[in-house]
Amino acid sequence: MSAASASSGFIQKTPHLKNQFDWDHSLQRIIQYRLPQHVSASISPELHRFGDYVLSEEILECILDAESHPPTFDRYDAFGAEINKLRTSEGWKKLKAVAATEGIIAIAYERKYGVFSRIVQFAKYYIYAPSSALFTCPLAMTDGCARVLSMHAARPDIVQHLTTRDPSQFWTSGQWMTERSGGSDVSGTETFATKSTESGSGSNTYLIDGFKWFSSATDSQVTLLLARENAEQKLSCFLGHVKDGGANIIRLKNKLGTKPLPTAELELRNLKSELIGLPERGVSVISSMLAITRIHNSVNAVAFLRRSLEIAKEFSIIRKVFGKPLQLIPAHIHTLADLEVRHHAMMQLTFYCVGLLGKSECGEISDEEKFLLRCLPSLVKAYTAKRSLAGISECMEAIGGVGYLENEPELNIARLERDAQVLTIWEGTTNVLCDDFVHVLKSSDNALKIFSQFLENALERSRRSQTLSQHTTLAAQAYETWARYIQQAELNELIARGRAIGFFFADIIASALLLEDAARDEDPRAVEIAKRYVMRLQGSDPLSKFSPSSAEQYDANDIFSNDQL
Ligand code: UCC
Ligand code: FAD
Repeated sequence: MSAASASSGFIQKTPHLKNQFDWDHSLQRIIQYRLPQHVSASISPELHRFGDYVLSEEILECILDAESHPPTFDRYDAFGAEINKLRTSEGWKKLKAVAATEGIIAIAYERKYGVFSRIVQFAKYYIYAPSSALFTCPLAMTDGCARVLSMHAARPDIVQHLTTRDPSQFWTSGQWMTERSGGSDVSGTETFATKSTESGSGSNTYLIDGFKWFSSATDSQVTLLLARENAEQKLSCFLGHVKDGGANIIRLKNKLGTKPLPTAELELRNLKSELIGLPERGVSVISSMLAITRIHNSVNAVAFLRRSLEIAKEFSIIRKVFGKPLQLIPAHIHTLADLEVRHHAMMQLTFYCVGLLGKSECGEISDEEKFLLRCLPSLVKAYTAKRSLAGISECMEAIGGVGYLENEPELNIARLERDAQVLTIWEGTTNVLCDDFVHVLKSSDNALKIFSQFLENALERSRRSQTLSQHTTLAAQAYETWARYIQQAELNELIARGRAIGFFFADIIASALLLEDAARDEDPRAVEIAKRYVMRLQGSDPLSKFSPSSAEQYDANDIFSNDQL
């Protein structure tokens, strides 16, 4: 053996990803479970084509360009004249055009697949997400805005722009809620709307002034935003016409990730806007956008984890350690298999929400499902963001030192991890979303009953399968102990334990969905995944978890000294 040099000696073979539709077992299961055979047969060739396209040189070059040329903002030109010029990369613009042409938003509004259109849309969006350089962020808000406008029968001309497949006509939307006074709690909003007195402007036209602390899709043509008419009034929701001026960039945010995305602070001066929905019902009106953007958030989370896991799996085939490929090292495979199980569970949760959204849009949703659509997108967003981020971090470690590096766009887990971190923060932080979930859960006696019935129905179907009956019983017992605890506990106690409660609900719902899916055909892999996930519920008894000696009990004295309190 001779000494290695920079160009000789051992060079690790580079792993390559396979088709992002064909090889994704979680996505394949979802499609079989959630779509009728004729729909899945009709869309599979298209998803197969797209599964290659997202890894093509053309798309990978766009990601690289978008990542290496973050947006810039110039207030003045070299002569000192004010130009207020925001520039985004060519890669970013191309990925926008791809999104339009591929119908990433349009599919949902064309409704070619009726009640299943949302599942079809999000299956494609999921494949696109890790190759989108986060263009999925403006797409999420665009989808949310189109939905809110459609629900209020407002501005069909703008909905047309938000949902077209024609890149030259395609607009995106922002979502401006956060101010310096608070993003979780928007009650301190200092943005004011004044009825326009301009001749020819309709009675619904307002001019808006204020300061928005975070605006992600700053290059959008329109936005939904919160503002109030005066200090005594509650918030209303407005459609802002950004392309007509009045939203002035103060500075771009310097961020850990989401590098291609132009996130800015905006000073609003006479931003032309229209009231959407009833005055002073702004939070309620914009909550239909939140439901959609939170589902988008979940789909990105599971998509980023899937891409990271595929990189780790491909690497494990070709990387040898101690004389064996990694894929034959039990401890390594255990780590990856555990992530695979978690991914299947998160896909079930996410696409269950997607299915509810589709039903609701087609008017085929029951009252019980309406309730689930009210509370699950927020909970599932919180759960998938947190769990995917942890999973992506594992995948990074599974590649060793190279995992931590800025790699070629096809294999760059560092980018996915940076971008996944924000999924836990925007669209509501984990604790804020769990807080909302607990409030809804305790809002009426009926709430818990709906969950009990939903779980009972799913478990009833898996109980019929001999192979799954023992695990079905385990899941049912775990739920009963939590349901009893929740029924008797006070709201304040539950709020303080919101995350543990929310995450238990995510786990039990995912378990029920995995069991139900596995029971359909008793596919050995699906059965094994369901069983392993259900086993996580063992020992999750709330009474021992929250006992006085448990690690779940904290108060401020544990982390602050007396003089800090
Ligand atoms: O972060 C942002 C954009 C980032 C980029 C987008 C990326 C998308 C994903 C793509 C990934 C690549 S925009 C900012 C997002 N901000 C938030 O999410 C705010 C988080 N905070 C909350 O969610 C809070 O719970 C608030 C703001 C909703 C609480 O406000 P209030 O004023 O205390 O409101 P209430 O009293 O809780 O709710 C007022 C009404 C109630 O209805 P009524 O009045 O009929 O009783 C609630 O039931 O609104 C209703 N409501 C909801 N309805 C509140 N939340 C919801 C909900 N989630 N669904 C349905
Ligand atoms: P705070 O609300 O001050 O929260 C601080 C901490 O307090 C958090 O840990 C939170 O969990 C906790 N907390 C707050 N309330 C509670 C509670 N009741 N119970 C328990 N814990 C609580 N916003 C927009 O409107 N539009 C955008 O386009 C947009 N883009 C963004 C892009 C990026 C890259 C980032 C990072 C943020 C963006 N945001 C945007 C803002 C984002 O939505 C907010 O940062 C987020 O909602 C949190 O608000 P905050 O920053 O004010 O934190």
